[in-house]
Amino acid sequence: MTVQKHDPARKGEADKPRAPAGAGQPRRTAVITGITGQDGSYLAELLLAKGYDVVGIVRRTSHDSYERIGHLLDRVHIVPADLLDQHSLTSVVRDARPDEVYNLAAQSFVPTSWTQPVLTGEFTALGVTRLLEAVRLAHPTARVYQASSSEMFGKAQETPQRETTPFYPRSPYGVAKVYGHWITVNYRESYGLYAVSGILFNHESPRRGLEFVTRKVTDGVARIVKGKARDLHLGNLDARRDWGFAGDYVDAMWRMLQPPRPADYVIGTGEMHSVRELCDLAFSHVGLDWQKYVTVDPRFVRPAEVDTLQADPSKARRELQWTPGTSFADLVRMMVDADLERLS
Ligand code: NAP
Ligand code: F7E
Repeated sequence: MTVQKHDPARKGEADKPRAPAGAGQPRRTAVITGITGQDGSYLAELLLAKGYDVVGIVRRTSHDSYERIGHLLDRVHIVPADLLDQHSLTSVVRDARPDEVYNLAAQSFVPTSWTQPVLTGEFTALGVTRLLEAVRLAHPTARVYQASSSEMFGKAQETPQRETTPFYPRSPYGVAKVYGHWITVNYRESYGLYAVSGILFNHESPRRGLEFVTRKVTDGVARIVKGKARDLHLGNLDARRDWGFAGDYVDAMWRMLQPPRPADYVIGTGEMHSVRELCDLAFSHVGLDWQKYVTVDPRFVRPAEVDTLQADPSKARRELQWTPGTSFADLVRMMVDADLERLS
């Protein structure tokens, strides 16, 4: 195997022209880590629709985790690998020889990062280095997308947050994502890899995990309507987030890997709403008064909170022509309707 040496003078992959995807071009191949997650499932759908061969990395568990991608299984190649295991990642990249690699896998639930801080660091921080090493050693022409997060801004140093806003993470998850961000930048600058960091604000969907606040609320509303629950216990109702629709955000990921030169982008709606407003919208959609059902429960209050996050996505709008297509109210209604349907 030829190991690439660090040569700052080497012209990076970023400088090489690339044929556009589509008619008349050979099929592109994309590797997705985290394909079984919310974003992985939407991204796989998007790339298949664009004519890509999609290779999805799935870690070994005693039961399958294909709930979100069951409808895609006959069209994607599922391969076993784990962010904790360098050899498995390198083998997948060597065999697939992908045009694009999307690193979406992570321990992504913020509260778990306080109870499992070391594991979160292994997956969410060092896992990024393992994947970048796999690309560097096995197929350095691949373009790499790293799933960075608005949680890196944490105790926000300015509002709204943009690409140049300093980071101040407030959880082990946020700290791990800061490492993932900077190691991505570092591999771009050290080895000339085409590697970008997408700093995405909260994005949600009917496929969101049940523990995240939007889905917890929309699932809670549906359970109350169906007589399966009487109330809903939440933490900090004053927290404010910039919430968008995951289906819109995976399009931004793809767009980030298409320009001739790699760059990092903030992706969000530019609007901020509180958990209180989320409850109001979700309960009023089914004709209920949220204040009669929601109880504040200290078990869901975090050791250190991120009070407010709001994106300034103007660089993405300007350079990628990306804009979000779903309003917050439409997103909440879509999620409540999907949960009602699921419980029917
Ligand atoms: P998610 O639903 O929690 O999915 C996480 C994925 O990572 C799952 O497919 C999971 O596999 C996989 N995974 C976890 N540990 C792994 C390991 N050791 N090896 C291989 N795969 C592993 O997350 P998401 O909401 O789709 O988010 C995608 C990425 O974007 C994550 O990196 C997240 O931190 C980041 N992000 C998310 C948001 C958001 O609002 N959704 C915002 C900014 C950044 P299993 O199915 O086996 O558990
Ligand atoms: O919390 C408050 C909570 O868990 C949002 C991940 O995708 O987005 C996500 O992280 C807010 C917080 O998302 C409850 O305190 C109140 O202020 O839905 P969440 P998150 O922590 O913002 C970022 C961008 C990521 O990168 C992450 O991977 O809601 N909140 N009451 C609650 N949150 C939860 N989960 N449960 C409650 O009962």
